[in-house]
Amino acid sequence: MDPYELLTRELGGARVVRTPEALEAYGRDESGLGFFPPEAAVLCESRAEIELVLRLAAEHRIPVTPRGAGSGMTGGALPIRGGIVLSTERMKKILDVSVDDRIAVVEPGVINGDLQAAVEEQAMFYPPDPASLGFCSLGGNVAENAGGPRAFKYGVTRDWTLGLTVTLMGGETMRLGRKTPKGVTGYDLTALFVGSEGTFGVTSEITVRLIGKPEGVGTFIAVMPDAISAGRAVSAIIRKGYRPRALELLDKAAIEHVRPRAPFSFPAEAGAIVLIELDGDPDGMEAGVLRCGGVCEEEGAREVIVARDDADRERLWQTRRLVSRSLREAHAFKMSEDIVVPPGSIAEMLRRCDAIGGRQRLLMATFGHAGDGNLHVNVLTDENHREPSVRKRIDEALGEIFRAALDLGGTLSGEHGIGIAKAKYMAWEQSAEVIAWQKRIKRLWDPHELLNPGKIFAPT
Ligand code: 2HG
Ligand code: ZN
Repeated sequence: MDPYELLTRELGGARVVRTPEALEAYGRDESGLGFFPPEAAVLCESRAEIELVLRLAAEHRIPVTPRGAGSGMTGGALPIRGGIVLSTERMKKILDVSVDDRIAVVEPGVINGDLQAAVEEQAMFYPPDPASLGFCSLGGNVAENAGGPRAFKYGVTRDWTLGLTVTLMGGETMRLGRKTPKGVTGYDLTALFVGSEGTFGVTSEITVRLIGKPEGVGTFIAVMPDAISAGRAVSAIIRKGYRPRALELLDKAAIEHVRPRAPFSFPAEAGAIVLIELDGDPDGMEAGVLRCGGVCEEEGAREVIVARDDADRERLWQTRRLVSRSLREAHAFKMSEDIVVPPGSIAEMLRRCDAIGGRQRLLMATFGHAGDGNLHVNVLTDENHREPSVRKRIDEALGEIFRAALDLGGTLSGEHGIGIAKAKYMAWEQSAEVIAWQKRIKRLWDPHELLNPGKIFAPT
């Protein structure tokens, strides 16, 4: 029997999407890297259904692209070889939140912000906070090893994932990891699956670690004259050993793009912003703000503006989270990069980005998780990016950004993954042997390369 008919019979027509109009949404994602229509999108509601899809697909050699909320920035959820999109968007149950054991167990379709709200109701805290937390799902966060502003103090998704239930191509399911905070039994396959960009297996259950919700939070911005002094302030805070939970930077272009829709108004004279958030003992907050603010002043801050209350703080973060969308909506072309440089090289990287934009006559906006050295360098243009001479300038700019980051001792991606966007640059950072070993590991679990094919590694 035709596998698509079989799936329709088992799951019902409503959950095996086949019409071109309904498939529109499953051929695109937040990366803006194009439209790749699948033959079907299967909206799974249980592990058994994931097993069925992956068994049938393996038997019929159909490519399968797992999809969470489609919020990825590098094309990880794009079905570039057609076939089936396996969506976990309906698997939205928070299965357990244990105050005693400090864990939560969730299905992959749970939205990051919903998990945060649920655990915070019980005075607990799940730190990873991608800017897309209002719509990205935990399954996608696990696939991409997502980060966010609070990664500066707390680390990324991998640091909070204790266990996973994953189904491999062919339908075999394994439980990986543990529920305890500590454990070194065997190889750490959980860590390997986190960040595998949906190329190893499909997750149906995720166990994450929680901590107590910090009692005190202090948030402020330092209004800097320019991005370079902002970069220097960030490096100085790190050098002094201060550990706010978020240490973000926005350059002037990022500020001006978000300004028209910003619930928080940045001062007109801001040449760049350093956004800092501390947490911990409420009695220590004021001193912490003064210390970090003082460092910014030494680097030329014109003003330090402290969030007065939770509402003010939320307005500030909402504004920060709107930067990506503001850039996308303002320009015909936006390519977001996600490079990381060592803490001491932040100002130098910003200097080089500025020079690259000037040389290639392209708009650039840079912002992001500067404390981690993780800068979202956005290349923007209103010219026709398909026109060969424009495309050439864009490609040269991207290449120069990666070269600069690697040259400074950095890496290609801090949180968005490689997907299809950066596959051709992998060999710039990693040796042929390291790439070959990664491909061998992939083939162990998926010998016919059917699960999320064409991602991470450039075709050979
Ligand atoms: C953010 O930090 C996201 O806002 C998106 O990672 C970054 O669009 C971008 O460049
Ligand atoms: Zn980010």
